[in-house]
Amino acid sequence: MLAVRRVTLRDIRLPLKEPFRISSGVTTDRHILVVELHDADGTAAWGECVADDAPNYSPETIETCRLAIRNWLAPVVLHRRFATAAEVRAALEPGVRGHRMAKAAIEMPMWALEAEQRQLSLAALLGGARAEIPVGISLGIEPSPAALAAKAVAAREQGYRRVKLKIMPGADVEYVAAVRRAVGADLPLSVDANAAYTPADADHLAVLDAFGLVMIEQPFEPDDLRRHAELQHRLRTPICLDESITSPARAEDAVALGSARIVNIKPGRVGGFQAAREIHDVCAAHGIPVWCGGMLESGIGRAHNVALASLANFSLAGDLSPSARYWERDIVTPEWTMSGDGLVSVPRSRAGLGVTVDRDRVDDLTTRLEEIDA
Ligand code: OSB
Ligand code: MG
Repeated sequence: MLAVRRVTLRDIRLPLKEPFRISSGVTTDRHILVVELHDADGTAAWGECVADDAPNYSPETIETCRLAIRNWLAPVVLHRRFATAAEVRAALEPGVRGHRMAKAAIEMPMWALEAEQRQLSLAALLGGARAEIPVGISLGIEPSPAALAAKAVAAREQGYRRVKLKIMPGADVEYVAAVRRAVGADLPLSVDANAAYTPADADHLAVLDAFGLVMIEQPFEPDDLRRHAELQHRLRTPICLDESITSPARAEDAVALGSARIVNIKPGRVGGFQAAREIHDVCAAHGIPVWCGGMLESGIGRAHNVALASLANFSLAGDLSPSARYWERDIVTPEWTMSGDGLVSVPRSRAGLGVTVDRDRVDDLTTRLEEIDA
């Protein structure tokens, strides 16, 4: 029985080792809304919200998530008992449209709580069987093609199974060409535009077919499913959708329209684990492979994502880089690591997240604290 008595919201600031630039903005310090649920019997469970300060990836921000959690979502879990975490998604829907990142930030730690209570790993509770997951790296936009190529070569040497390059108009073909030349023909490469192009760029994007990319992620605006389908019909390279896939129904629409041959699932983007599992199943039923994306999560979010990526249809490398790629020191122990051949181990032998949150470190990093009680 899941009976939450208190929700603690903490804003933390975690400086990135290096700034991370995508087409729509740059992150230097990651601001993270960390969520802690406290059960009636004293069990605590952790989650994190994937929203950032600005609405440049999705309409949601840390502030809109805090508002939604405080006013509408925390009250739902505080005033109800749930037999299983799988019921939480439906309970958060009535009266609250959208706000999927906020919903996920409440729904996902409910699964962690159930896993703790039942002494199961989060992966086992979600239905994942995989013991290891291939890891890809997402490289931000660099000042020059040569600088990006050097990063890509270093990533290959560290063992990453796939290298993704952020692109935007003015930083695309030349950059991809330089990287492909530097890493050789065999390394799986992909690009992610974060919606920086329009259908008028279709001819230009078609040039990317020459580089043998695994996928082109989210070239157009999230709502433009039909335009993605038109582009997909022109391209040999599979299109992968990230921002566009906000729900299981949206995933079905994208598949039916032919807008994507690959789907990026981020549970924190789609409203939580239940929605993520349903998207996974929709894609599996249509032969569409999925992979787990990242949002520069701390070790808490990484634990959630690694658990989800243990499900069967997560057959492509996930953006599940180890802690040391982002932080001088993570907020969990042990930190997340990657083997020399590019695998992250699913911590199946420990209950819950499989890592311990370093509460003292979280407290040190906290800039704002809010307790919400029943
Ligand atoms: O589109 O996948 C994205 C980071 C911030 C916002 C959007 C995206 C990303 C990444 C980072 O690609 C992947 C990671 O967490 O390492
Ligand atoms: Mg993306």
